[in-house]
Amino acid sequence: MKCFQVPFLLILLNSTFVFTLSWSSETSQHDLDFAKQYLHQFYDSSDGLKTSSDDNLRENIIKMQKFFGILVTGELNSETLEIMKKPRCGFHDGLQYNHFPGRIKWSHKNLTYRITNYSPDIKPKQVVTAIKAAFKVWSDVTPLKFTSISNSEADLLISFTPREHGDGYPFDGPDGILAHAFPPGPRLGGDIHFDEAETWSMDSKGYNLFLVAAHEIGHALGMAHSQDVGALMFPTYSYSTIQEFRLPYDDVVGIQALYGSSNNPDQKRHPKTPEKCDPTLSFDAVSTLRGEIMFFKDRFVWRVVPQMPGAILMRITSVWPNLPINIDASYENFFEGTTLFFKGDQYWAVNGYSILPGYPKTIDSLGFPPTVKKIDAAVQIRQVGKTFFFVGNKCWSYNNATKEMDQGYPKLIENEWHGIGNQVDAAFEQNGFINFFSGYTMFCYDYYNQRVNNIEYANSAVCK
Ligand code: TQI
Ligand code: ZN
Ligand code: ZN
Repeated sequence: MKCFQVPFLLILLNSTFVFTLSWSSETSQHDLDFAKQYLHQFYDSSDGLKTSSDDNLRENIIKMQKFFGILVTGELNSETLEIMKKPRCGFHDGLQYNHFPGRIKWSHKNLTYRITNYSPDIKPKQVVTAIKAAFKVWSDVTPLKFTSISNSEADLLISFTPREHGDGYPFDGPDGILAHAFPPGPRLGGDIHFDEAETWSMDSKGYNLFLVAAHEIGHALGMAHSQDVGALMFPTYSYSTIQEFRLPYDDVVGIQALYGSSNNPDQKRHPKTPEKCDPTLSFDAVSTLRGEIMFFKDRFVWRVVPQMPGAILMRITSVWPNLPINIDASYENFFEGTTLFFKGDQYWAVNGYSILPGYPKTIDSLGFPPTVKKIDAAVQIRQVGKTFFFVGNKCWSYNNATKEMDQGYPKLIENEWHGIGNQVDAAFEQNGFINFFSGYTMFCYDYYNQRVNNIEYANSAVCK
């Protein structure tokens, strides 16, 4: 039995629906087929289950028309088809950035900005610092120069504004719309308005001014939203520690497509969002969580609902704001109804999506000696009341009843778990099978018969 299989019937169901698209009479069958493929690939809901209803398809056309800022009709008209046929800058080799229609941009490289007022939440000096750092994110990777001026008309006016502030886009009080920016152009063009009703901060409380400003400046330079979950221009807010902020690769390529690259390129690494079908994909950690399976990689997590095809990529901080990224190991503790996350010598316990009080704890509280500085993988076999930990080429067995490490451990992995090698990145259990991940290989191990049942690429767990 393969460890991990979507029931065949569901796969059959999944592909046997009839498309009926609402389209204008001059749309050829060829265009129609093209549009179907396009909408299916980029706009069908990521859970993979698609109804064949006309509304769902009309809904996808509306989603696509809104995303590109064109007239929203729900009809497959010529303007919509034309956009579909444009080379999607972001859909080859994983790039997903977008510009505003017409690729509007500034015609000069030396741009001026003026902060016209301040937020009551943070000191003016801090506002200046945050905004300056946000501009640097973009000037580091382009020939653009940003100069703060205080005496005359600047290209970009930056202000903290009340609900009604006369540009036809009123704010909405706390949360909701946090800020908005106008694409490049004269007068309002390039201006950035922050909703003064928000609580602005220099850290993780409220909304981080630097992060939101960096996103808004992207818009003010001509960047629209990206569909890359890891991009700064992806339209959801999730706090990440500012000191380590790196402009994601998708955003770098997008802004350089408008303005070219910097004359003195910065040596910073620009993180790429992992791709689920990359054959060399490996995982940091994997865990079940209340029936779902969570595959952790860098600052991301793929969520897989076993009975449904598809894997949903999210930023870890959008699910657990206070969890670290690049975690080492994770497992679901069925005896406590929690899921544990390990990084270095610390571990956190979550109950669903909230971190339990009293965490992080240190791993010595589980019985590890001080020589163990980090855990590579962990998995619990609830039927036998044991949790197995993997550290380097050794494994440990923890008794969940006595809450102690079993005697005689650690033992060599290759002696205890035949056929999976001697190093484990991640592991999770399902129906008596343990899926062990080591590099880009997944070993499906039959726990009760103590043998490897089959071997697959690690990416087969999420590439579907
Ligand atoms: N403000 C929206 C934004 O800046 C305004 C907006 C909506 C928009 N749709 C747009 C701008 C399309 C350009 C193109 O995205 S917001 C984020 C997020 C917002 C959202 O308040 O929703 C940030 C402001 F989602 F990226 F976190 C800042 Cl960082
Ligand atoms: Zn405004
Ligand atoms: Zn935005």
